[in-house]
Amino acid sequence: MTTIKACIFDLDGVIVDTAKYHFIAWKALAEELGFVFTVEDNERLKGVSRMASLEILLEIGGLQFSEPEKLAMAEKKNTLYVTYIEEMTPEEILPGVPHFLQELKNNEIKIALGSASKNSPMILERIHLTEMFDAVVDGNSITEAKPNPEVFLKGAEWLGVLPENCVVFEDAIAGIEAARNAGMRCVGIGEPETLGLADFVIPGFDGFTISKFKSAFGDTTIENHIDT
Ligand code: B16
Ligand code: MG
Repeated sequence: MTTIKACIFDLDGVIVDTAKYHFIAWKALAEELGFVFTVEDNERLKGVSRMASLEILLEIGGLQFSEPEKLAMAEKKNTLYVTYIEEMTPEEILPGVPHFLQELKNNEIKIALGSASKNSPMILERIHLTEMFDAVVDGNSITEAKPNPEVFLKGAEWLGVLPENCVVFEDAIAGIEAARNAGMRCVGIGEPETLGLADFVIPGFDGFTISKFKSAFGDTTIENHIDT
């Protein structure tokens, strides 16, 4: 039996849907550069770092730029993106998330964020969830992007929990691979067809409870579990 002592959450696509704001901002940059960037193209950017996203965007547009030009473009995109996330409110938290986080807290399970986004602290503030997290590992504290396990291993370290006692919640394939590479178990958020590497997949947190979480992991125990 392995005990679950901590849960590590990705941000975009798991706690909030910021992908729509990333899309508006990348699309504006693409238009300025003279090409069309579609919603389908945007799928390729989920879970990917800002600079890696820009590389994908420029590959789609068939364009090449110098490093300083690329940094300026990424900065410009981020400035526009930030105008959107500055307006975010707790209403934008995905359904069921606050309830599930509260259940984890009630059961003394530690909670960390493991996101590629450098804007994570601001988003958590805007949606009033900062206090729920015992540790926040984001794009500012890592050097390697998912599927590298750095973001989740750091989360475990900051929480003082071993990787085998952590469960990651992720919506991106690269994130699920990162959890696997960290030696952690993983719950996919989305479609089972795309997130097959996860231990199990749920469409979202609406109706997802700690007892469903426990039974999905079979005989796994949840430390300090209080019957609900
Ligand atoms: P930023 P996650 C990721 O968040 C997004 O999915 C991805 O689209 C974005 O490019 C990346 O954060 C970096 O975001 O430009 O705000 O630093 O899914 O890892 O929570
Ligand atoms: Mg994500």
